[in-house]
Amino acid sequence: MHPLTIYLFHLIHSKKSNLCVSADITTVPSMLSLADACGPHMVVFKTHADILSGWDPTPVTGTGAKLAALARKHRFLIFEDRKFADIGSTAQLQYEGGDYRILEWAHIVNAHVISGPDMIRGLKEMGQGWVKKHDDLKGMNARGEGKVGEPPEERGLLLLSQMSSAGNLLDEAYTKKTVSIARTHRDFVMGFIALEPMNSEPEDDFVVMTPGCSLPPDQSLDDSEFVPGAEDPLGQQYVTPRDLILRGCDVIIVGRGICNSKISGAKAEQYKKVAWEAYEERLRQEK
Ligand code: UP6
Repeated sequence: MHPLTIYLFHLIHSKKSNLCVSADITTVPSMLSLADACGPHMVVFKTHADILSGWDPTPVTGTGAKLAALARKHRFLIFEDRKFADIGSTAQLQYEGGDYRILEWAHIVNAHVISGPDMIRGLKEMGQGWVKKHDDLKGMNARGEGKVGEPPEERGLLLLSQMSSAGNLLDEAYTKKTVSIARTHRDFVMGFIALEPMNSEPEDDFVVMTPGCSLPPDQSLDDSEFVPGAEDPLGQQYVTPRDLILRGCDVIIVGRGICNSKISGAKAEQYKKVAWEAYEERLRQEK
């Protein structure tokens, strides 16, 4: 199993949370406050660095470093939802370079395999180079053998094998191909963005994180949710946290249901509880 997947399941069980909060907001201060408010209740924090104004690229003290400090404080993994899709060489530059230098602060990134499997090889090279650089800097093996409770330095990739938006082009054949490509890079691909579990072969241990998640109106603490079973005005389709977890998804991804709320910390706690109860129910059924 990928070291970050092992760490993720350790977090899920110790924090009793299957929640990824998605920072679909547009300024750096609001993103950092959201991470701090929801930190105790989530295991993954998903960012879109390129929608944020005010990104400070300064090494060590900039936005990436501040977010990394919050991840250590609250124990969560950072997932930059970059959806790489270009040729391998360009994807490498996008991963490592520019103002964001995603490689330095994001434990997890994701990609469409539309451009073919070599793009994964390109990203993997960067991820493995990062681990080596880190090992050399620390003069020790940082892979899970650093401070107890800290995430391993490994980098991980999620492939988009299904999408939550209406009319998307990721049909069954595409999904199957994506999974078979993932199997050839198990040392880097942790799993999928998908709407259901993708494991079908005995050695499959891929994690599934699922967006398009919303509480039913009668369970909501305010009116920040979209209605499950319906769409937002631009074709996003929602399912309840309970349904997603019971069908076998490992982590639910919640964006506007939490970050559009004035009480985002309380909303995160509520999503965490509902999803965790469903997860316990599923584990009982699986016994
Ligand atoms: N996302 C989806 N569907 C996908 C892949 N990714 O919604 O198939 C991402 C979006 C957004 C979040 O980019 O950041 O998950 C969902 O936000 P929402 O909960 O506000 O709909």
